[in-house]
Amino acid sequence: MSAPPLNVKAHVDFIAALDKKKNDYEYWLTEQAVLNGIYWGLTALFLLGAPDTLVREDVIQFVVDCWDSKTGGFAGNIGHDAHLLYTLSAIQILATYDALDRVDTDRVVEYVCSLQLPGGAFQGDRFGEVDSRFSFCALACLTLLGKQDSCDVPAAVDFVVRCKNFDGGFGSVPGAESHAGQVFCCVGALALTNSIDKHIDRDHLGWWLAERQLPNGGLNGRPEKLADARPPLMLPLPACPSARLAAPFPHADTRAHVCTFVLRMRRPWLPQVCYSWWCLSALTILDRLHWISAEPLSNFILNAQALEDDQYSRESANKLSGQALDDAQDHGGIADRPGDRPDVFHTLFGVAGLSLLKYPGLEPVDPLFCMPLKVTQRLGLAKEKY
Ligand code: GRG
Repeated sequence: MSAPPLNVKAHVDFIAALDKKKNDYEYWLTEQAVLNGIYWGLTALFLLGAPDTLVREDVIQFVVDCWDSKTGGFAGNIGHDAHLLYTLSAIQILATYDALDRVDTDRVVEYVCSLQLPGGAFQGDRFGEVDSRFSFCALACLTLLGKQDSCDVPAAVDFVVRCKNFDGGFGSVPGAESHAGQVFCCVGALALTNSIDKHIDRDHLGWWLAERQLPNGGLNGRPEKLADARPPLMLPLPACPSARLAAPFPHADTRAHVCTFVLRMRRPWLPQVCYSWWCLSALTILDRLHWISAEPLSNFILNAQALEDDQYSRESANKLSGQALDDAQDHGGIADRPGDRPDVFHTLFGVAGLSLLKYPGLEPVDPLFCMPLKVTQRLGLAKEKY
């Protein structure tokens, strides 16, 4: 399948406009995770070669304002609860802008270490959820701050190793199904602690990851998912003028928005652009990137761009919303898969995946931190080999 080239300008404009979309339903659905969104957008902008698009000082001040002085961690938005997921994003943003001196890093380290449990796992926040994602977040954060040794590293590694399955993949906790997202986190945690070869059979896991590629070139997140079965989704609900999220569907109101959002998040049988990142980064770390067919995957990602002449999303959204779409807002960005609406999460992971595939003109990305390679080189953290 052929594909259009990467439209750098459209994606830069799309990210730059995100902060102006405060009347959009999507904005408020993700209001608790704004810091993640800024990390995704900022990193994509750096990789696209447009690092000065956002106002540096405003972004840094927002990050500082998300710091929770009670715990020492960062919340996803001002006044919210601190969590490891947002703390990593905050540290990544500050590191990218070379502004780590703007926070009390000792207190951040204290916060991260306070979340480690006796068995080595990390909980995400004070409410106690345990997940191998949080092991990665904690270790990445401490490493970026030059303080990995402040936590119990052998115990952290031990927990991650206990998440490994017979198929070579990793799950969220010991015994949980292998999933590409968790594979990224566990491979990352082991790479951060220089323990890949002690605990991973590169060929075994490389094979599992390479098998994620489907006939259309895209990757899925776990085995036994077919490539071509969309569920029928016709909800007989009255139309709503603000229907944007539910764009490709004929009936839409708030309930339809929510159903559509949930179902879109859960169409696991279709490949998704973000797995280009979760799988490719792990394959790069394992030195098995060449086990993926690069061109069909690049085309899958490029076809998921929302471009100005993408009649599919524009026409269906127009029909539903009953109002003209604002050009500046409704093109640019990359969707989870071709034909869907774009978002900043898939824009980053699409661009970062293309960067790993050496798409011309993109800045190189560090496969371990998902940050511009120039930044991790400046911090002395970029690795030649894992
Ligand atoms: C610094 C890049 C970076 C990340 C920080 C939070 C984190 C560490 C990593 C998240 C890894 C992860 C679990 C990604 C998966 C995201 C995703 C698309 C989940 C969908 O899961 P399901 O079960 O769908 O809804 P599948 O496709 O698995 O059936």
